Amino acid sequence: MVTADLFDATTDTAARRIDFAPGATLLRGFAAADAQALLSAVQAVIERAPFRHMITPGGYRMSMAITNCGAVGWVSDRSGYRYAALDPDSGASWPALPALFGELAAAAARRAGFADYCPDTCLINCYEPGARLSLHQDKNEKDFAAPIVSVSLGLPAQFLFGGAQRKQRTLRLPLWHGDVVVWGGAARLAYHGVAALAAGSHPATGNRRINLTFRRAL
Ligand code: MD3
Ligand code: FE
Repeated sequence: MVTADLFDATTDTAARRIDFAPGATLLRGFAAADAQALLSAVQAVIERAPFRHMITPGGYRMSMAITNCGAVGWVSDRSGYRYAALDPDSGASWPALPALFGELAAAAARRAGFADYCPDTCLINCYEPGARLSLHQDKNEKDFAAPIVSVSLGLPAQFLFGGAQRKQRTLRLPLWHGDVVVWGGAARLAYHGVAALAAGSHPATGNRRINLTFRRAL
């Protein structure tokens, strides 16, 4: 059971839902009540598939560390970005998507207007102070009709949200522990990134920010 559903029945959720751009819906605190359970599930994933720094096609080491769970996982190396069924570090399948992950992502998507969302992968990003993600589009997925759902845990970050072209100006949006964003429709192919993480400490994660990015990749 996803706690957010219970919570919503008893509180005014309208004020917590912000449609900040066409297709982009921020659900402030939607995952807050599930945060500890989500982080326990992350811990179980990283015991089998530890965080690692990927190398970009251009040869740079990404500043955030990542891992995956689900049927496939997002990977990068000198030959490009892609989804892979096997963890390149271990040669084993990625850990399965925890039931809570699928339920939470589907509940958030439903709230934003996307029925029957069924993600097949979750990229888990780990940021330490100074780590950032430069402006990019997510387009390694087969079908752009499905939204992307992201869950922020731990230290806050400044999220950068741009337009369909890299040169368009970016909106800065602070994302806090427990915030969920659903990116569909016109927002699905928008340029986006994360500003360098500021130093700090959060009771749930210490000096880190953990982001769960749910996608329908296949
Ligand atoms: C907007 N991760 O892993 S999640 C990524 O906070 C990624 O770790 C960021 O961008 C992070 O690719 C942001 C939010 C997000 C994800 C996908 C999007 C925003 C998006 C796709 C289209 C537009
Ligand atoms: Fe992205």
